[in-house]
Amino acid sequence: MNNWYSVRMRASLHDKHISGGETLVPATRIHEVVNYLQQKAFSHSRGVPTNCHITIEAITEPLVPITMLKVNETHCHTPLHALTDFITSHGISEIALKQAIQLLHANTNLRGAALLHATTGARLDLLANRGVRVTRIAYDAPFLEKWCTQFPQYANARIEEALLLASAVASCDGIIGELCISDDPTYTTGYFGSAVSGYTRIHHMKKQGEECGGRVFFVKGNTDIEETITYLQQKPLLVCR
Ligand code: WAQ
Ligand code: MG
Repeated sequence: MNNWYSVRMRASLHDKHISGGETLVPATRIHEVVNYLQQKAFSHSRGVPTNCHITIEAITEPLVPITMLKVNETHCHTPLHALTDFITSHGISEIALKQAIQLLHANTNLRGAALLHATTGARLDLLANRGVRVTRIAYDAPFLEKWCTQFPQYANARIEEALLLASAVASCDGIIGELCISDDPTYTTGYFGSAVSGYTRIHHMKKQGEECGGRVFFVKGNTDIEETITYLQQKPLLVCR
């Protein structure tokens, strides 16, 4: 094994979540990533943090290789019912989708993601405002480099990070979809992620200036929730193909 480390950052302004970030890196890149995460925390449009925690932890198990989702575009004026049809075609009920949209537009942001039952829409994790945080994920560097030259229109840190997370979530048994809106008041594009349909960008998911946002993972009935949370929070995953 290549001496991998998990590096995680979380920043808050008193009780308000400002920014978070996480990646896996070989020992030689810890310095660079700590620097990047510190800058990310202190240049966020949600505010200047009063607290910033950075954790560095050695990974003791082999990384699991996973596949990157393909990017699809929806057009700006896709009517809401078309989007609803698209999302519900994955086995997500309209009730669950409504619950998700309500959660993503609430004033209190989670630090992580909420797990919702794909049929009933009930919240399945008991992590309240914390939510489930997917943490041990990284790209294989040569793979990412090649991808960036193929898709220069998507080659920026925000989309790369979102695609990494969406690919990790889609690789989890029991999760049939993910809906995401950035909590950044200046960024209004979100996405729906799924192992079946890929990473579908959705524009204008909220109004400019709104601080709401978050992530919802839709879980199939009869899924072991503890196992799902352990996979998402602990399993070291490497997007490499
Ligand atoms: N694990 C679980 N949930 C997370 C994680 C994580 N590692 N990181 C962020 N979240 C949740 C948390 O509730 C945040 O408030 C919310 O997601 C949004 O995070 O193709 O920037 O980092 O142009 O603001 C989508 C890009 C960008 C769309 C999403 O999310 C596109 C984005 P942010
Ligand atoms: Mg953000």
